[in-house]
Amino acid sequence: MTVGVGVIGTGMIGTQHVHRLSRAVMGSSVAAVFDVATDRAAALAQEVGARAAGSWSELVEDPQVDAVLIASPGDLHAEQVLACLAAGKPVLCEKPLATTADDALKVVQAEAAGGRRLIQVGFMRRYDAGFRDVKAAIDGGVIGEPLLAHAVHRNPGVPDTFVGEMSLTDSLVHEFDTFRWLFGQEITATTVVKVRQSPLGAAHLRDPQIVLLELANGAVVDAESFVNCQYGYDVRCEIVGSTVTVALDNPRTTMVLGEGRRGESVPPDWGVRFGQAYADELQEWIGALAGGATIAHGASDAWDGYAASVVAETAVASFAQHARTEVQLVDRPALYDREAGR
Ligand code: NAD
Ligand code: ISE
Repeated sequence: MTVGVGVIGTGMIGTQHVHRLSRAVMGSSVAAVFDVATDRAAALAQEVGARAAGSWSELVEDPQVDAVLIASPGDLHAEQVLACLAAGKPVLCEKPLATTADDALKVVQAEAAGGRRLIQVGFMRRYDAGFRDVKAAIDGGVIGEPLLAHAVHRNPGVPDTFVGEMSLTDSLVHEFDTFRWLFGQEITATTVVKVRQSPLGAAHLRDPQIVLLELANGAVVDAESFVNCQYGYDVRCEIVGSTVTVALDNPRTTMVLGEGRRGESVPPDWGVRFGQAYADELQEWIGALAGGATIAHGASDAWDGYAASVVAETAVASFAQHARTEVQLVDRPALYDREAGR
């Protein structure tokens, strides 16, 4: 069976996903695309033999579209995901699930009312080989009791569309999902620490930022976001256990030796660093749908997307109030009780 995918949003990552779905992922085809930038959507549709839909809601309703991939700006996600739920179609929504906790909760409540998990959230680090090794080391008891973690998330620069609190809601939201998943614990409180600001970032951004995350079992994570670090894309972390410490470095590529120094290249952007993870995420999603499931095993689901959005909103409040701020989650609906280690 070939899964016909409709893609909403053909910007940076939407275009990459369309190329992967039409060229690299087995069992999928791109049935339709939509973007408000209609010329770009039409050109991409023609390139991959898809239909350029007239609106995103028309794309969701299209009978050729078996499943929807949402890659529009984050503040549109909740409304578009709700439309997919109403149409009964599986949806892979790029992160974040929503830009407010209220919107994310509406999505969770709507899905729980339907009694079927249809939503997967694009936290692709769960498909990255390095992060999976770290998860296996923790779950396998290799490091003893996981006690704390240090995390770095740096972008060389960000586009003009990256505004306001997006260091927390759009960048560090990855860490909020990653550390809930790695530790198998909810985040219970956030403290955003004021840091001296880079003179090179846009004046409206808080850059860099450091957030302390407290987890339900008492473990603590410090996570840095620096979206104008200039030198490359750099995502690393170290998990300190009671007996062993495990560190995730950038994947080794080229070693340059010369002028008395040895050095390694740093990935230029997220597309390069996590290219394989995006491909594996899409392949596992399509494979799950082809096999009759509605979401891939172990993927971030709507509850995970909700929890990450609540943590992001809590961190924004912590920054504004210069205070430690507690995370308030609703009770988790039974629909989201699943395998251990979520
Ligand atoms: P982008 O600005 O390059 O693309 C967004 C696209 O959405 C644009 O082409 C824009 O014209 C289009 N758009 C705007 N309004 C629309 C509407 N009403 N309907 C349909 N399309 C509309 O941004 P991007 O970097 O591609 O990010 C898109 C989403 O993907 C964001 O949520 C972002 O956080 C996420 N993202 C995730 C990762 C990851 O690592 N998982 C990486 C990059 C982006
Ligand atoms: C972007 O949207 C992503 O999701 C990238 O993975 C992240 O590194 C970047 O900071 C975000 O803006």
